[in-house]
Amino acid sequence: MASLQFQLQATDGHSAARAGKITTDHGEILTPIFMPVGTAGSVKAVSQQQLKNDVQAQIILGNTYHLYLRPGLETLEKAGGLHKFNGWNRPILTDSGGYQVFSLASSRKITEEGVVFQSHIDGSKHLFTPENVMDIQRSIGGDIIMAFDECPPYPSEYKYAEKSMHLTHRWLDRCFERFNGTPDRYGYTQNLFPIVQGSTYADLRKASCEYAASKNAAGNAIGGLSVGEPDHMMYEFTQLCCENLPAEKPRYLMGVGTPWNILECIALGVDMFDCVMPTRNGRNAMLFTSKGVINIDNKKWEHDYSPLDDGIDSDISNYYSKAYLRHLMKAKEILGLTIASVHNLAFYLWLVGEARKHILAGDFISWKNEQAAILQQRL
Ligand code: PRF
Repeated sequence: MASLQFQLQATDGHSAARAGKITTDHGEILTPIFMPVGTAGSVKAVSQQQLKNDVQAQIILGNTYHLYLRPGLETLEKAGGLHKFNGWNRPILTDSGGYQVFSLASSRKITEEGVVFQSHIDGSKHLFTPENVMDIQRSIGGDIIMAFDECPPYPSEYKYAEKSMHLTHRWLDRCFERFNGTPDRYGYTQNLFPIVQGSTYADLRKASCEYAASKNAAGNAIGGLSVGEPDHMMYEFTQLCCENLPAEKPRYLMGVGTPWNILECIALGVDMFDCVMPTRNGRNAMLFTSKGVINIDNKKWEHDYSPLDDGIDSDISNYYSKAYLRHLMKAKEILGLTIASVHNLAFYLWLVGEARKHILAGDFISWKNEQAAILQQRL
């Protein structure tokens, strides 16, 4: 089996946008791509069949932090890895837990060795180190696994951001050492991506990009953004990172974002995205559509029997009406959560698919500018 390959298929003449193809042992991914988040081995409220048929997802995410705590490694290893366990036979990427430990664990202490934290489920104490996080991700079996990093909050003082970045770099060395010293567990190739940090400081970001690039990994990730800074800053540092990461490797911007954030960052040279927004906001009655944003709880939809979104080619979005989904959400019927989540994910996948078509056709920027205005409208 082979390491991840990235083939650049087109670059936009008027921006840094690109279209490409990633090949993994579990299949191909056409970029730019959005990856639905399946935190605990499931994309919340959405079945694997819906992910394939309605959403047309090409790759999904899992989280080391959640999967390690529950169901735990014994269950995953006995199943033969996460693909076998959850029945998703296309590519999977796992995040390292670095970020989740900071956002979810009830207490945590960072040392050179790693992070001691308390489980948000039962309060039990655990230690994540770069080494055991590599071992855990080997057991989960993602096609792409992420380095163990520290994501500093926004804003961070320069001194703290610098110290944190150097710790992330020392952890990166330890991740690669362990990763390279351990075999693929399930007969297909796993690929480790470094994560760039450096908060909102240009010199740190640049140094972190160089450090990440020096690992000559199959792809590189940009972390530490979309953590509360204004959008213009997120764009500024995404651009700086894209300019300082190798062009011949896929670039993954972690945890971004709204549909218009994604279009903007595609223009800056990002190839891969993930975010809980389509599913989490969907469960809270917020729909992203090709005509703008809808709060489906709003009384104005009570008698609107038109489809959720007839501008995209998803069965669920074309089939169910706004009035019906509003009713389901009001009545707290669990089908409502599924329809809203599937629709939002189908919309995100439609959006990156259209972006790709326009990059290939050579009119990406004019299309992007037109779309950004439409998509942000509140309907
Ligand atoms: N690091 C990791 N996962 C992440 C992030 C990060 O900085 C972010 C930041 N937006 C989202 N997910 N490991």
